[in-house]
Amino acid sequence: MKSKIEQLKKDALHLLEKVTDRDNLEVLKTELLGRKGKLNDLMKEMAGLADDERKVIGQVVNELKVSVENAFGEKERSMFHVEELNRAEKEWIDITAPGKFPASGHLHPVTEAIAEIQQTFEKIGFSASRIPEIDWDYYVFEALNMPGDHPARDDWETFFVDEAEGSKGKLVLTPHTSNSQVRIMELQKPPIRMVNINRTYRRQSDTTHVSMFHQFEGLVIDRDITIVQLKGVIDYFAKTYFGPTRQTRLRPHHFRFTEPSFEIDISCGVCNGDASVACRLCKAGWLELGGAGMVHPNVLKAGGLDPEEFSGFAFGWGVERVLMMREGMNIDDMRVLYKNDLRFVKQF
Ligand code: FA5
Repeated sequence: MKSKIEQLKKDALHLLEKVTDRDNLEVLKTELLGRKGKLNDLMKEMAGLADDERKVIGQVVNELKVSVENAFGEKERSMFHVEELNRAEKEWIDITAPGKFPASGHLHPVTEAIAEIQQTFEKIGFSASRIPEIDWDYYVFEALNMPGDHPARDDWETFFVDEAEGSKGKLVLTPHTSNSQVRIMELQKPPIRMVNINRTYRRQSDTTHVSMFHQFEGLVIDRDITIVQLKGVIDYFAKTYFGPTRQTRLRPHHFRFTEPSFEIDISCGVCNGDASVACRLCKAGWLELGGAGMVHPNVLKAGGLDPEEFSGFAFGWGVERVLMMREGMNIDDMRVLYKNDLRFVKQF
């Protein structure tokens, strides 16, 4: 029996030494120390021994049990230690390394342009107004000196909203921001110095037109306002937004709501306004910026102001158009701004 015990101890220690993973260790433990394990078998065998002998053998078996259990405990600790080392090696992080920031995007170039234009005018005392982009026919046309059947209305290629008419006519998707003129006069008395930037809509789509675009409308009304101040504001904007060398000019035009009316041109940034070179961007050194003029007396009257006492100027330009005209933009089709193509937007 003693030699059997010795052999079991030898085998147990030998097998234990060879085990390299926790699963096999558990299997071996059950085989040796489990309820139906070899050590228990030995204990059962002891039942057939004489009392004296059982006492001696019992002590030896107990010693065997303790030493095997200790050997298992030792093995488990060393395995745990090795596992911990391996895990530390695998999951190692350098807590002093700079963090990884999630990729961040930026505002759309048109949104950036809107913010920049607004700030440019705020710097010279214009306050930003929010006027409805879906408005009554009255503010969009009627109050702007374009009565019901006037042919000038045709120029605006308007989207009408399919809803019942109110006391101020039909609802329209504003084709320009000039609806802000009489609206602001109804809200405040002169001096007025406002800029209204908003979405506008027209039934148009080609390389220089989109059906939803943005305009910015400037309006100044006070006593003794003249074209000289209009020209000053236009020059200020052109030099601030496009660069200090840019020139502007007023070209006679016709709008129903301003008198006199102008188209504003800005000298071309590619050929520097040199009419003698064949420029890919402009016509004879100038680019068209947008419309402007002195507020028509009928519009002042519609806003409750006496044209004998007050005068003013207004201008309305396209945000997308001024953005495209900016040096280095190289956008040859306005529609690309609204295609939601990240490859395009990421360039800016
Ligand atoms: C007007 O809309 C007038 N309300 C401007 C005005 C305001 C004149 C105040 C006098 C006093 P016009 O239709 O020219 O004018 O448009 C002005 C600018 O809007 C154009 O120069 C252009 O820059 C932009 N624009 C017009 N239609 C489109 C379009 N479909 N897509 C993109 N931009 C456009």
